[in-house]
Amino acid sequence: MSNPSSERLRIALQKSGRLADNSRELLQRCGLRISPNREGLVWTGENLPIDLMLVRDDDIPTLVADGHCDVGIVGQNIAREAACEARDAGDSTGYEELLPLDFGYCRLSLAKPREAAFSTLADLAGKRIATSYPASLQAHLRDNDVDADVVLLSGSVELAPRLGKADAICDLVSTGATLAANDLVEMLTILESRATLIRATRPLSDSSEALLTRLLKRMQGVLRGRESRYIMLHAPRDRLAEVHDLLPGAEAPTVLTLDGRPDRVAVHAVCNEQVFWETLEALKEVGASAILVLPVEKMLA
Ligand code: PRT
Ligand code: ZN
Repeated sequence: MSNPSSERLRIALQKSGRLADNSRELLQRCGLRISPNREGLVWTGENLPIDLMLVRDDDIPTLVADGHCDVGIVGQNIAREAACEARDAGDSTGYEELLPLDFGYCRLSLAKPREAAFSTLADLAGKRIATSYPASLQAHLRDNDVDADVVLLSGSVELAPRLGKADAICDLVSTGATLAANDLVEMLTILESRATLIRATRPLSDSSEALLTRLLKRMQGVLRGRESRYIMLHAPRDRLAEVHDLLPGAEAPTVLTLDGRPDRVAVHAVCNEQVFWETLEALKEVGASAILVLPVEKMLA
């Protein structure tokens, strides 16, 4: 169902689960005030023409592709699985990935029982592999000319080898604790995944397109801000070059004179990378003092 006349941008988000809080928080950081409707599936943006649809993550690609929503936040694992399915069926996906986000990190990996004799992808030929990601797995097997039997399971994939349903599994891993608890070891990763913003490939109404462009810029600003730090310090004027070299990812620091201290200057810089304690210690070594590291809330290039 398409709704080209809709003046409100409809964004599909996971209702509850691993992506839910981060997705909502990201939109709030982009300036969206939400009026929560705890029981309802549609939450209303108060200060922007945006409606949030709170759904299961698996439904998000379809909701965006079929026109019920315009935009969504979903794991790349889900977005890519749906894309592989569409490709296998000879269809287009109906959505595209716009911006990888900084949460929901995990990987889709093949794993085998610790005691299993096989270890490489080629060894899986003729074996049964349990997964909830059949299209992604099939695509990977096909790309590598391995002919294995894909066993579709909707949950508890890690139990399949012990239950005799499969010889190996292909599942999401983040810390690896679930694999270890089930005596499984990771063989190889077929997809590195994180949350991503997706949008419908069909054109939206002019106002929704304009709002999506604004939202995208704001999201990029939030992400850049989150990985940046503002650093301020005092340094000996004659060691400025060394100080500059130590500042991670800083382009052109601002250098200010200090009243009554011709030998020292104040340096202010935005660092586009993490600032570790080791960096601060190295800065002290070259004579820096009064070092302050501040978070950056928003950044607009
Ligand atoms: O109800 P709904 O369908 O919306 O949620 P869900 O239960 O299907 O999904 P949810 O909330 O568990 O995950 C949502 C998304 O989070 C996934 O699609 C991934 O993009 C991302 N994500 C990040 C993960 C993990 N990390 C993760 N560790 N999704 C699942 N897991 C599971 C994995 O399946 C395995 O069972 O956690 C276990 C492994 O974790 P470790 O830490 O033991 O390795
Ligand atoms: Zn799900």
